[in-house]
Amino acid sequence: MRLLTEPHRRYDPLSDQWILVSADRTDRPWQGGLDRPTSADRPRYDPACYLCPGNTRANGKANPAYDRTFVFTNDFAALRPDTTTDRVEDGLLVAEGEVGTCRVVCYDPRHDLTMSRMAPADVRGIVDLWADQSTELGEAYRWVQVFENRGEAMGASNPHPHGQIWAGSALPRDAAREDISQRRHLAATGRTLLADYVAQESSGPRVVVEDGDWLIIVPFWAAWPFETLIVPKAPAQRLADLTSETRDHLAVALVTLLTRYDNLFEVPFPYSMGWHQAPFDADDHTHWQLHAHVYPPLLRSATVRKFMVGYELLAETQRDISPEEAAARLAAASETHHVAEVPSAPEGR
Ligand code: H2U
Ligand code: ZN
Repeated sequence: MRLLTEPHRRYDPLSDQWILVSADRTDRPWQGGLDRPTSADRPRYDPACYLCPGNTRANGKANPAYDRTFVFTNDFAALRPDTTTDRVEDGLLVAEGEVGTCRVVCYDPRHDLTMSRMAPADVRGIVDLWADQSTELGEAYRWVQVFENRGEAMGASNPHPHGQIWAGSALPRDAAREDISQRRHLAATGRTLLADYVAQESSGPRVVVEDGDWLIIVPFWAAWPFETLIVPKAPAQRLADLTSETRDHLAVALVTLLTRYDNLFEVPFPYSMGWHQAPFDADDHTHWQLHAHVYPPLLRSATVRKFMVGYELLAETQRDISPEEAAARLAAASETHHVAEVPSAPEGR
């Protein structure tokens, strides 16, 4: 397809929204900083970390001496199973009780790791955990949100490698939009929206990582500068539908993607990432294709981030760097770490 170079809007068929692309603005002079923060040298074990094995959490509970992954119910959960489900309504004022639960998922006992630095075999263990936890929570809740906030820039409260799972009984905003869009596409074409999108983008200019099972691209309609979309090529509604081989390949693809991110600005790359799997209810979900969104905040360097402010907050998302340029830069970033190991301080420091 011919790419527009002057300011234009692009349509996001998943969320049914438009974004403004003004890619020629990247030509404007840039005098902002390009300073690299020194890589935080963290110990393998931090006695003050509430996620390290054997340590005591804020509420006094002790973590077991886990050696792979460890899951616990969030001590400050935003959703709780014992909530009353009252609905109150008075004209335009409407509120509903929301039942749910929140869990914290520790990826590895080592405090100094990031997923990008883990062995694919260990990342595969995280994929299995995500799938199993989702199935279990899906028996009680309609929407299971697996996600990770990485880095202080995204508000992660602790550098220990970990993610979260929130499960609730309502369909949240993004889930509801994607549900409608995918349902409409299947009804109109007989195919799933993301199967069509994978077919259109495979081997194309927005690909960052691709193998026989997975496509990772900067979507045509990406809102964040280096946003990516991770989609399995075979139909799968939920993480649990992925075959063993596909999970192995996902682990490798994730490590490759996250390493490219780390190498882009030579910094442990901050991001929020999470899976959108079909709602866990009795409806038919043949329209839904499993996928993950990765939303990194950085724009130009380790310290210059994109702010969703001003026009973005009041009108619609705008981006300067084109999705094609972002994809090319990520695809060109090395897929091996420059430093073989995270610099690790002696234990108990
Ligand atoms: P984030 O780093 O993405 O904020 O996730 C860490 C979560 O861990 C956070 O939601 C929880 C916080 O509520 N937490 C506990 O459950 N127990 C603790 O002792 C501290 C933090
Ligand atoms: Zn730790």
